[in-house]
Amino acid sequence: MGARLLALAAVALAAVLACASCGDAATTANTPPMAFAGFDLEAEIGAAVFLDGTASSDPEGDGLTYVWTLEFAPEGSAVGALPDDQAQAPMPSFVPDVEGVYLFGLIVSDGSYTSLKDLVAVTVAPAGE
Ligand SMILES: [Ca+2]
Repeated sequence: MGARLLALAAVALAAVLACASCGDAATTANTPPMAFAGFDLEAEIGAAVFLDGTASSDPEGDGLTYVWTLEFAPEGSAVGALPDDQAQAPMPSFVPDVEGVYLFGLIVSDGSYTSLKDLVAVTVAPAGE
């Protein structure tokens, strides 16, 4: 029993030592995160639409910050740029005011690197259809 515990302790110590050298390599090799603006959505005029960027990821597991941009809105829409608190939220929302396709872009940052922009399309129909 004692020998078995000692063996387990030795394995655990070896794992800690191996991880210590791994950690050094990881901190010197930061890589950019990847934005995922979520799957395309369908919605109705006048109902809040929630975008979801939480599936964005970073190879090192770094914490992410978000920047959403309105890339395109249908003609006649008064929907403009998202307010700051929404534009920097992981899951912002907006309320479409005319039918058509709204296109949003998402860029995420790990503090050192920014991702490429990912796009999500929201196709909006009149309420009740
Ligand atoms: Ca990173």
